[in-house]
Amino acid sequence: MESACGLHLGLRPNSPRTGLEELRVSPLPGAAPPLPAARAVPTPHPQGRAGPYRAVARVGGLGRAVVAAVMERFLEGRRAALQEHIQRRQEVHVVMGNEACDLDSTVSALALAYFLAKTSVPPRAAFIPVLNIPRADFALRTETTFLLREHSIPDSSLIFRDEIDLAGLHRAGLLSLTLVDHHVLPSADAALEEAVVDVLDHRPLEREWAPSCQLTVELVGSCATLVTERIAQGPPGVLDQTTAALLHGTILLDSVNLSPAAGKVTPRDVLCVSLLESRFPELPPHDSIYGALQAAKFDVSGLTTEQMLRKDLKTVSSDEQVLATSGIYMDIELFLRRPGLLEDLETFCQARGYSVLVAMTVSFNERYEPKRQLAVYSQHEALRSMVCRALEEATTPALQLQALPSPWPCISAYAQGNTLASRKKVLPILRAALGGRPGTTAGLEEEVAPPPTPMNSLVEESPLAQAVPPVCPQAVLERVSRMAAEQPPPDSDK
Ligand SMILES: [Mn+2]
Repeated sequence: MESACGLHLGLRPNSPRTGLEELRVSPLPGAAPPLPAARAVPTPHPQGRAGPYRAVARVGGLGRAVVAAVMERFLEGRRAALQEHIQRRQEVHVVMGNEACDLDSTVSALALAYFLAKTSVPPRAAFIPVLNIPRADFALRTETTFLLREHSIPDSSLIFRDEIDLAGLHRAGLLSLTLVDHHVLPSADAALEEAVVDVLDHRPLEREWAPSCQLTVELVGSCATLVTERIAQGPPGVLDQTTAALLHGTILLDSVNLSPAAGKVTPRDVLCVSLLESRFPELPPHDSIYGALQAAKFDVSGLTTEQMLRKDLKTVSSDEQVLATSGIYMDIELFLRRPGLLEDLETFCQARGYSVLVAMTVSFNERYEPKRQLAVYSQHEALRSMVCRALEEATTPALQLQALPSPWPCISAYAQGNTLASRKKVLPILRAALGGRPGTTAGLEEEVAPPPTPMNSLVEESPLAQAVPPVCPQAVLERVSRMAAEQPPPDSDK
């Protein structure tokens, strides 16, 4: 996994060396994690909301088999291309999205790298799309893993940030960098700025770039729109069905299904969706793709307990204690019966120094009404009782808790009658409990930094918090998306 000089290229242990040994680049901090073992493919759509999409996707799949899986082949060859170019000391051109690594960042990087590789003359550089998160965090991006799986792109053909030493490549004079879906590098990456040759972003320009750097900064709904436009301006016949489907799904998700009411969509997004559909009439209908992607965002069925716990994590702390809250998108009964739950909770809390963990679950009943439940876990009985009492006796707001049977003595479980009380309302109660009395400054709330989850938190804001109760899954999803649309993008403060 780690070459002699510590350059992480994410190679499997039996892969040949990278050839960069003689460059003596310094090691990155921390070892690259092993490639995850293949897991059973999770059901991507609880409640069967994605059914139509799957049906249609199979039709598309037949088309793909004939048209040729061009994008898939391109991605499979990236690791070898990277090695070869490093060995021959030829240019490595990385296309990279932002650190939230949402669907837009991922698809924009894949599609643009693919397009550049097909069209650059002379084709001397290796065009490498890089996902700007450690491989270990990829499973948390459930809408991305869903869409890539639908299009038969295996995780193993992707290259993650902890698998390529960009600073080392830059020092060796081999790196050029195209930024998609962001244009401000985090300070840790400041050294890479000199390597940036091209930027495609859809948020307001926050900094200047050298005139030599190509800039495409347009306030459209999705960076995938800008990538689609770039491809459309290029030579014909480059776009394959898989790339078109990835771009199409991403623009639909980012634009809230092209809904003008959500305020995300622009005429250019609409035009790109039409353009993709005119070239690939087999693309599935908007509603089915959008619904499937929204459902996948909240589908945690394929995650391990540890991944579930950190997908939507916040902590409050006092001088002595750290209390964690995890938003969990499943029924609490299912959660409490997960195999190995207690060991996983204990390991998770011990590794991170949490003395209490409150799991806040949100699930939907048959009528798609949200249901909130709580589980309070702690090995310290006194502490657990104290937190439970604070939650039971809370009045601002009252949570209307009803005890549920718990299979574990160190976990107390509740149904939360007050479904309007989102985590935003519950956190102050927990903070006051830790601080001893309400209104004290003890217990600062902090967003747990890594990994930044691009998803909007259902635990945070209930769809019910806004007037009319939803009547169908689409309505719930629309509402959730609208809430997402009102939030700034996860990396907007960088
Ligand atoms: Mn974006």
